[in-house]
Amino acid sequence: MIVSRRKFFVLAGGGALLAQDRGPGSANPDMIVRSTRPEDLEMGLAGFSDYITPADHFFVRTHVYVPNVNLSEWKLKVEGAVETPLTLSLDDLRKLPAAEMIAVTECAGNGRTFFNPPVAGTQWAVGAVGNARWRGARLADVLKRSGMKASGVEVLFDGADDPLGKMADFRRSITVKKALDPNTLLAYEMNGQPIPMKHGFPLRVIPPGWASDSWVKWVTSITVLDKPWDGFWMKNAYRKPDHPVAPGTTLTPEQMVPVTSLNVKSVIAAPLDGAVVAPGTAVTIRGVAWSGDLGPVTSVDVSTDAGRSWKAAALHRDQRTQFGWRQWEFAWTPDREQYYTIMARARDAAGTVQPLAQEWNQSGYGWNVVPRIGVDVRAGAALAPAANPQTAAPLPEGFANVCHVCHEQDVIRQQRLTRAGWDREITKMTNWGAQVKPEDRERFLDYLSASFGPR
Ligand SMILES: Nc1nc2c(c(=O)[nH]1)N[C@H]1C(S)=C(S)[C@@H](COP(=O)(O)O)O[C@H]1N2
Ligand SMILES: [Mo]
Repeated sequence: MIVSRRKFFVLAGGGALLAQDRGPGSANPDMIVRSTRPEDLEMGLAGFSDYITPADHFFVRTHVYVPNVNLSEWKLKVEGAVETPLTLSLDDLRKLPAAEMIAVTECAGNGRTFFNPPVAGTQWAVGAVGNARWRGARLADVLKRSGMKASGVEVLFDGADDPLGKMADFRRSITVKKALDPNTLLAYEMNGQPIPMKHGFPLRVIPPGWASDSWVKWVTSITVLDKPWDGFWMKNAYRKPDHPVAPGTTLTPEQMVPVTSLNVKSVIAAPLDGAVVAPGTAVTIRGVAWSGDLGPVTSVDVSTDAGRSWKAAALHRDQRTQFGWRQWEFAWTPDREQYYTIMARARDAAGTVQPLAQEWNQSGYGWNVVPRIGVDVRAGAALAPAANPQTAAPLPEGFANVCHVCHEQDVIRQQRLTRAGWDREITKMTNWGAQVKPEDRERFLDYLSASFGPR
């Protein structure tokens, strides 16, 4: 039997029962469910056909549960190294000059599933990314009103979500430089509507060009710091090597730097990998491309011969924004019966291009290798559907009681870890409050490494 989460919160000493059930019932059927509880949803490839990603196609990532936010009680606090600490209502923020911007937000772990050796974490493929129109107050205006002191070096955000078990509360900081950038917003609208609950209602940090982990949702407090924040989510999580390391190399947090800007990247939305078309068919190869601080994207080249030669794709003319993605397309009429390998390579305003091979990192961050699909050109012939049987050994005794308190089996099933990798995961989970009995540990480890080992 699964211990109810309510009971778990009491067991974990969490006090108030703030988390609420948000079942998979609300999920759009086009979304790929990476985890049902907490809910992690990935946008399918079809989503890249939209310039602006509608909220119900937008990927969802929550470390814990979507909080209950009651607007009548909601307040934003601004404190720390400031002359005048502030407490603001949403109306106060709406009275400040409004700024609007189209910007991509992409999870640092988007593409994690492609890393080899495999790494632990949500196994996102291509769709932990979306492009939306954000509207709100400039963070710089709020900081100016608070009389931010010159000693400030970072600005720390906290949201209304509460941690599970003994996890550290999700809090992230950005540099003062990024905080004062006039493009950085405290947004109250997404695509012309109040920000939906899942995406951070009523207020979210928008540091455009940066990976989503810095886009704190449900913001309730802003603290100006005169030294860098050393909480778990800055010091341990979201760090990457500042230089390429050999695949499999594990570094300590001190040897790494925080994840900030996104990397230049393109996605091929159509045709689908493995498509079969007849010779002489007019095919539109299309997709989107974006970059980070070094953006915007200035060109996308397409190869239909596995990278031997490249030709420029057409970028959508009306989508020249600093931080949004840009749709591109390339007309192609294959004449020969053969298998074609198609690739796309974006370049940004700084001249940065996508790499042909991805350098490895232990957290699976920043995947931006040139995407590749195959198209089979031959007369007739339909594709045989690929069989993908899920083999599942029965859960070991006691496993669900311990592990399924905070999440479902789906998040486990997608991992491909060695025994050492699973051992590290169990340690991480017990540190976060999972009650794995010492006598159960080996059994759990046997099961996990036998069922969800590297491919
Ligand atoms: N308060 C809070 N903000 C958060 C998170 C979180 O767990 N809590 N997750 C972050 C991460 S890792 C990602 S990828 C994005 C996901 O944003 P979305 O669900 O709107 O797509 O939110 C970020 N902001
Ligand atoms: Mo993320």
